[in-house]
Amino acid sequence: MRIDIVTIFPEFFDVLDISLLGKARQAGIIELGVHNLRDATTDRHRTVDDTPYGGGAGMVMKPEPWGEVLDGILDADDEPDAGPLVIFPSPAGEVFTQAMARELATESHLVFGCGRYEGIDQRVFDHTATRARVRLVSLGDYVLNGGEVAVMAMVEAIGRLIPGVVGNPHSLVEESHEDGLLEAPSYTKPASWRGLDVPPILLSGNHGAIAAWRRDAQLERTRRVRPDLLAPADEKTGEKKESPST
Ligand code: 6GU
Repeated sequence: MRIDIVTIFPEFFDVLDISLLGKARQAGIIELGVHNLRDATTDRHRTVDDTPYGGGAGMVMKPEPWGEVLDGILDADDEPDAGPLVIFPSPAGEVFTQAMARELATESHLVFGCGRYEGIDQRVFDHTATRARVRLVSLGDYVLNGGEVAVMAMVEAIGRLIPGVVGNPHSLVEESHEDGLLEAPSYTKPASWRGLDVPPILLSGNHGAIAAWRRDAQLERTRRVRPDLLAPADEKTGEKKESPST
C-alpha cells in the first residue's frame, strides 16, 4: 500500500520509521510519502492560512497550496472512482471504526490531508472530489488541534491490518472490536501474584470451557463499559441493528 500524508508538521510522522509500521516500510509492504504543505507555497512567509470570509474566529487554510501539493500526488490520468482515496481528518467527518480500518486496509493508495486552524477552504474538498474519492473522517467526538494525531491513529489501525505487517494474523482476531465486542481480560505467569490468582478455568486446559469463559467475560465487559455496542437502537426508528457476530 502507498500512503501519502500532507501536513505542515512533517517531522510529526518521523515516528513511523519505528515499530511494526517501520518494519513494514523496510519490507516494502507500506510505502510512505510525507509532504510539507509549505513547500507548495510561493510567498516569502510560506503562508498556508488566511482570515475566513464571512468573519469568525481563527484562520482557514488557503486552497492554492493544497491544490499544488495534491496535483503532485494525484495522477491526472486516474479515473475519479479508481485511483487513490483521499481522506481529510475532520471532527465534522464520519467516525473512524474498526470496520472502516478493515475497508481502508484493502485500498492500494491512501492520501491523508491534515488540516490545522479552523479547517481547510471547502473548495479543496470539492475540487479534489472531481478527481478522486474523498472522505472526511473523525476520530471521535472531541476536538484536536489538527489532523496529524488522527492520521497517526488511522495509519496505525489500517497498517496493522495489511497482510504481513502483524507477524501472527491470529492476534488480529482476538481483539477488542474485531467481533463487535470488547476483548476478555488476559493473564500470564505467575498464576498467583500479590494475592491475586489467575481465574482457575484458564489453567484447566479445557479449551471449550476457556472459550465459553472468554465469551462471557467479553459480553459482561461490553454490557458494563460499552452497552452502545450491543444491538444499539436506531435513533429515529428505534429499530435494533444487527447484533455483534458470534
Ligand atoms: Cl480527524 N481532526 C480534528 N482536528 N479533531 C478531531 C478529529 C479529527 N477527530 C476527532 N477530533
